[in-house]
Amino acid sequence: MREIYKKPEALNDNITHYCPGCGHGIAHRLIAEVIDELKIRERVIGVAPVGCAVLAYNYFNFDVAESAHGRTPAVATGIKRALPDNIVFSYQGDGDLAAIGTAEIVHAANRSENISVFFVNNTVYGMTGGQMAPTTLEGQKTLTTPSGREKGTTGSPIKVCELLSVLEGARYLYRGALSTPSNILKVKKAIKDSFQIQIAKKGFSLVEIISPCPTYWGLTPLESLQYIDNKLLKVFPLGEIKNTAR
Ligand SMILES: Cc1ncc(C[n+]2csc(CCOP(=O)(O)OP(=O)(O)O)c2C)c(N)n1
Ligand code: SF4
Repeated sequence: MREIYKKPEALNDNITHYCPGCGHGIAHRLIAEVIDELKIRERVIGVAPVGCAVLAYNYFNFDVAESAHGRTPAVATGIKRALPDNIVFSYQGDGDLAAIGTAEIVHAANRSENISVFFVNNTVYGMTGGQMAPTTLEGQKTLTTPSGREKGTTGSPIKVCELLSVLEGARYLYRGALSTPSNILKVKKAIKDSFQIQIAKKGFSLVEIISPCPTYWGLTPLESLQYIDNKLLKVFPLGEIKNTAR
């Protein structure tokens, strides 16, 4: 019998702590599938963030370091510079990357550190109870914006890829979404492109992954997927935002 589906070697057997319908588990699986396909598992080192993915090291079957809130790109930079033959990625949420870690990501991109960044944007702080993130949509209700985010007092959602695109060192910036099978496959391809850019020593790359958080969106898992396609993608357009690594 032909095997058509199996657990990637780069994932281990632990049962996930993520909520039903959460995108983190899908993102983990895509990273693991790409690592298997590129046969780099023995060389990969991940850097986990704070946030719901703080326990990512429980699920990956390769070395993963933990980092303080927002400092993931700095830790990844240190590891990559010390061990340039390893493949290093940082994994971050939007609170982690676009709030407390804004300086870290901007300077890592500007220095064109030869790392891959996987940026899971669910427009909310998941782990700490659903507070507003820099990426929260205008009008989106969160714990700290109970009437909906209001631009006059809290600004507009930050578009991280577009923000970083002006930096010469940012070589590859791609935004995908975990909303449909076809979009999920595009995210997987972008993750593979990012690793291959790193292997070719071409510098900094980042894949933004629009991801459901049913728990703090107050929606079912299915409604969350529809919400991504109907609402989020109008603010965060999908596709390659920049590629100077070809
Ligand atoms: C230095 C520091 N400040 C604050 C926190 C508290 N904290 C933990 S997770 C988190 C928000 C994470 O949100 P996000 O990065 O969007 O990840 P998600 O949980 O949504 O996946 C915060 C503020 C912390 N752990 N460390
Ligand atoms: S709170 Fe949101 S981001 Fe965190 S595990 Fe649950 S669904 Fe995922």
